[in-house]
Amino acid sequence: MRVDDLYSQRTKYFRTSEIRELLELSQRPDVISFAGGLPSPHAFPVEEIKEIVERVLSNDYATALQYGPTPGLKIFRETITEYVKNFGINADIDDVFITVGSQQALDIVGRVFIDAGDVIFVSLPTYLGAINAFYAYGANMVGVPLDEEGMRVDILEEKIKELKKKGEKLKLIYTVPTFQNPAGVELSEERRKHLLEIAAEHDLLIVEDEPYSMLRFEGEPIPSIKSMDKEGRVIYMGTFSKIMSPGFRLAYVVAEKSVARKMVVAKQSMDLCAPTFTQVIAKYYVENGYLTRRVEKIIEMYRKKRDIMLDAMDEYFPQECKWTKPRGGMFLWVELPEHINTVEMVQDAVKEKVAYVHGRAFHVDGGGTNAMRLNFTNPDDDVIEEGIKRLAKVIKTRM
Ligand code: PMP
Ligand code: G9A
Repeated sequence: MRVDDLYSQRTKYFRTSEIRELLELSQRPDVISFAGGLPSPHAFPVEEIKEIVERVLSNDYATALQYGPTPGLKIFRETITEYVKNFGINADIDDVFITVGSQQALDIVGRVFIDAGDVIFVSLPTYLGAINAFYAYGANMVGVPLDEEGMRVDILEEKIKELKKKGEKLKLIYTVPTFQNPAGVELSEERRKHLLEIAAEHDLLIVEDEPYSMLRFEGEPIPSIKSMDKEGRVIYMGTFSKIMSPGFRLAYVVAEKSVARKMVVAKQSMDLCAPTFTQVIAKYYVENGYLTRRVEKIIEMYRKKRDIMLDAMDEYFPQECKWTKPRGGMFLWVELPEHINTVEMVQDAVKEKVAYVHGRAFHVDGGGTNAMRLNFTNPDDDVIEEGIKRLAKVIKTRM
């Protein structure tokens, strides 16, 4: 059968994800993987979930095992409406809906807002899963460099003006303000305000994707962009993947009602509804204080892992390398000398039984070829140093 002639035009925009492709490799027991953005299995709230499941199956099975409404169970949306107050967000229940991971929320943004050729602004580097979700709708992704304080909004402003002059259709700015994936940096408060002003001036949406904001090891929280948004310009996303379990595939969106409604209609044909079982479990997890207690433990665990990794890098990495020192989250970003190609170096690393994701995967401009992302949360404490030693050897051999 000549199936190639039958694929839709849309499939030409699809890209494979380096992270997803690497997942199998990084789960090989002999490989020390800094590649996947996976939580530590020791961070999972196993006992809490056991206790809650027992209770849900006894008391709430009629709801928890039934189909639910597309926006999510009302009882859980109420929980989320309360929960997002932690981020300074005063939402109405109709602004909130539940998705199957924030990855689905990104796909819905694409479906609802992106026509082929529309301009979407992202930072360099940015989250690969967002790049691929938006590319799938034919987005014209424009990259804006970032530094220690996140996206360079001054450069963003210049790019907006330049593209507007050319008559391009500009749609939205995508940002992961807190402990960004992949660079681990935080967008400063001043830049958050400026970003919102720029979006208002040019009538753009902001997609604020915040999986890591609860995982702060040090420093004061910075207000979310959504908390400063008076016009309904920000589509905010949060997820339970990094504070409960990614296996639950549970996330939420807070957006202005009419936008939320349009997104929910898009979701109706995708999956009817997010799993009701996990929504009911997560409701108890949040409301009974399990979440708060668990997050404290996760922070302790991840801070230690970050420190082990940073200490090992100080000891073993060549002086010519530079890296970020994240105050939270799950990743750090390494820049090697210009002539080292981290895309090619992946094979050397795998031979040495260590894995990372090369920087180009997180770039929409072909850049990042001398950079790499390291995840410090998934490997056990006692293998991080050995993994860094192996990686340092690979880098030194290339140099
Ligand atoms: N956005 C960002 C920035 C992420 O890092 C991730 C997961 N690595 C996601 C979205 C998707 O998360 P999930 O679908 O598990 O909620
Ligand atoms: O496994 C995934 O695709 C989720 C993790 C994303 C990442 O590594 O950034």
